Amino acid sequence: MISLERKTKETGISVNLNIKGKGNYKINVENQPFFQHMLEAFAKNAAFDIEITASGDLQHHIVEDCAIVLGQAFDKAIANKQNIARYGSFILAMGDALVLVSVDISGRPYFSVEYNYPNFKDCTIENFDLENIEEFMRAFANNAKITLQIKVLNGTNRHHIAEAIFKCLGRALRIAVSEDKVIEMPSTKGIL
Ligand SMILES: [Mn+2]
Repeated sequence: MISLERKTKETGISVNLNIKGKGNYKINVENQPFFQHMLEAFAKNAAFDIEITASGDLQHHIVEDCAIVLGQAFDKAIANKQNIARYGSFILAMGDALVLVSVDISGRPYFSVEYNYPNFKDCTIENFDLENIEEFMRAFANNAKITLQIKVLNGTNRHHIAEAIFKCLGRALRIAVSEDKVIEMPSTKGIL
């Protein structure tokens, strides 16, 4: 279990993360029910045990800072990268939405997202600005030090697309952190 806290003038975030979990979560993001719903979907599908308590001034700050702390906790949790699959990809359907997420626990932060209509510019759901999802994913990739590529392949309902992204990230990470009994160090460099 990795426990991290971050307190700034803008937000207060505390995270407990166990990547060898069962998808049990206790997540409380003050005044951000949609974002909390996304984090719960992520925890369940990653089969990570996650506790998050978050509050702050602005939605954008809360989302980004949650991603920073969760990413740092993930980086700590996989500090010893031996005998992990390293790569994980998943394509997830949620009704009309079809999303692809591919991750590499590389130690080399990289993030990209591509949308096949619609994208999240100027869109809100339940007062949640969907552009913040991109900020979450970028901050998570940077702080977890992973490569994270997302493609929204299909979809019209933005709630479905957003939720499919979080679920698909969970599934892809679950594969990437799974045990590889054959390859001890999944890099020709000998280190990750
Ligand atoms: Mn939902």
